[in-house]
Amino acid sequence: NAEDAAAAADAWARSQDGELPERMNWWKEAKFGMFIHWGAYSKAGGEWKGETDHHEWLQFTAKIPLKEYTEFAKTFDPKDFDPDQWVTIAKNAGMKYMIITSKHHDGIAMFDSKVSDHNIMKLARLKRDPIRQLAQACRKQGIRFGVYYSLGRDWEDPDVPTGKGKGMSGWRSNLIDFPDEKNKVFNRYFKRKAMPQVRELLTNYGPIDVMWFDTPELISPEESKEMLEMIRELQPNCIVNQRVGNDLGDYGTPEQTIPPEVSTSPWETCMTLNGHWAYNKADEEWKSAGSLIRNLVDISSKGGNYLLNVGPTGDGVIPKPSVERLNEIGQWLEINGKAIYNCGPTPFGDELGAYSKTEKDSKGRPKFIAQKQWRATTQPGKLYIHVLTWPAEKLTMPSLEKKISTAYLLADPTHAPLDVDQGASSI
Ligand code: FUL
Repeated sequence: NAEDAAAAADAWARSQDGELPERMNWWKEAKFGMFIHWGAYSKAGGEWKGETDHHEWLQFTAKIPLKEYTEFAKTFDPKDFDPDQWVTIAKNAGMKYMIITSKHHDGIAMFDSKVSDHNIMKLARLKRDPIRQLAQACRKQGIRFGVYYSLGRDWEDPDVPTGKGKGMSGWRSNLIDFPDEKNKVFNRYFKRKAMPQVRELLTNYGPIDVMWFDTPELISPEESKEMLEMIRELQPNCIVNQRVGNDLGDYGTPEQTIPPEVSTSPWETCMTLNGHWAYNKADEEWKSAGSLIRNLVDISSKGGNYLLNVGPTGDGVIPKPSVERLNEIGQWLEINGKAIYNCGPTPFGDELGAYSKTEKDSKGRPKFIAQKQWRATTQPGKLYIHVLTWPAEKLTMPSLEKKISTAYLLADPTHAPLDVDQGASSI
């Protein structure tokens, strides 16, 4: 039977993992999470003075002076924000965790921060704290909750260089151009705003399952360490991504790409559903549900997690095309989730091909076209073969040494076992 092959693949995958800290257990099983980019910028929907390609970087890309951007942020009015519904959308998609922007590069905290008045509750006079409400809804519905925090970019704070050089000095008079001074000045912000705000998040919002930092370019090794130590002290079970800087943190975060091979340490690909992280009303380039499912398969088979992003509107609505795609993924996972959640990766999958319906080989037989078209995940005793392109008649794959006891479709496990022809090394 396939047991030996699966056990070997499983042992192989585990040996690649090394010893993972216990706090990573749920995360390794979860595979699929929701990323949410939401802030004052969402209200613009990417549009500013006739230009339509802005996003969460709006303040920067449209070169909006701080004062004007702050005034704009005051108009943020998420009247349709329904945290329970957001969590339901994630759950229906088969997602097991959620990461939301608690402060993006514009420096506006999306929570009731006592550390800085540059927070959305104060600016927009909100009666409810979006981060608190979402954290509560996640806990109620059994989804893990984490927050994104822009560590090294903050376009409100006078002590953080913009990171974009002299060209922006008209826009930000406090730009610091001297590298020697940079770290000293940055440390003032780090101590005054970043550390205390992360402390607020970890103290006032219940368990934060993931701290998802961004932009570590300016953080010194001492600062990264200090941040990590504080997190470990306040919430030892909180997982921290590697954008805390200086090769620290629990997992890597490839952005908009899927690594070519199985990776030896934990990682998570974050990706947009269209071409933007934050809501952009002009962007209709939605990825198809099929391609998103293939990505999930590809990522799981290489040992990673998939953090798929939605950009709600300023009103607080997750765009319909996003919900439709997420629902389709959820329906697929209903049937095939066994081959994703809690599965180990395998190095298999490169040599499957299919017999062409139209092309012939030199002997006039249907031509066998080798393609990288399948992936495999594993659980003890099982190999899950994910066929990304269905062949005309049969799949041919490298032989397994031991006899396969049964092969079947997850969609129909009890009936119609598939014909297996191991002699000819084919299923
Ligand atoms: C990047 C940011 O600059 C983007 O705005 C986005 O948040 C992405 C996930 O990370 O570093």
